[in-house]
Amino acid sequence: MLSVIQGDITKLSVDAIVNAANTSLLGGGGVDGAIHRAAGPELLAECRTLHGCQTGDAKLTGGYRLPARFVIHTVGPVWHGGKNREPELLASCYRRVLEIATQHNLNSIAFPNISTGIYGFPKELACTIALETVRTFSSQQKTSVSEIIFACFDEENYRLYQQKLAN
Ligand code: AR6
Repeated sequence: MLSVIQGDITKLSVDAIVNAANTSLLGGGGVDGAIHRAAGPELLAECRTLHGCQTGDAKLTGGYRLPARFVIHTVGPVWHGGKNREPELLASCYRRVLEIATQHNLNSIAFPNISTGIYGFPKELACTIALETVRTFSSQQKTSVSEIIFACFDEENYRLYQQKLAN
């Protein structure tokens, strides 16, 4: 089941929330900063043991002081105009998160709008890619994930997801 909410992803009691991180996995601004603040310093300590993450890939940690049990950190592409495999890399983020969630037998996952903040990915294209990728994954793979929430922070993303989910 796919749903959309508007609000702060750090408040959600799901099996895992997804972090839009950078390749260092050592924190940053945006949703990454909010997740590290809410989870507490133990999250950064675990992230230090992971030795970073490549763009388009994902890694799982505990959720510590978050209501979510786990955080799946993924690294979206920086938008450089669209000719540097940005769409493929963004699709890969959504796919890798769902693969890792499936490996850990997780049921409920909340995604932020990966790459659409500081990394500058056009929001409408990112929304289309996110929905297409999770729908394809859910129909083609055997997965434990039965509930996917798109946690939109800004109004523009919230409206886009509401519109596109209705179709
Ligand atoms: N809950 C849900 N969504 C949020 C929250 C929140 N608490 N805060 C912001 N957003 P961004 P990126 C939305 O910039 O573009 C970091 O410094 C925001 O409105 O967080 O992937 C990392 O360390 C936007 O729609 O991530 C990287 O260096 C979405 O989250 C870099 O930013 C993603 O915006 C990653 O850039």
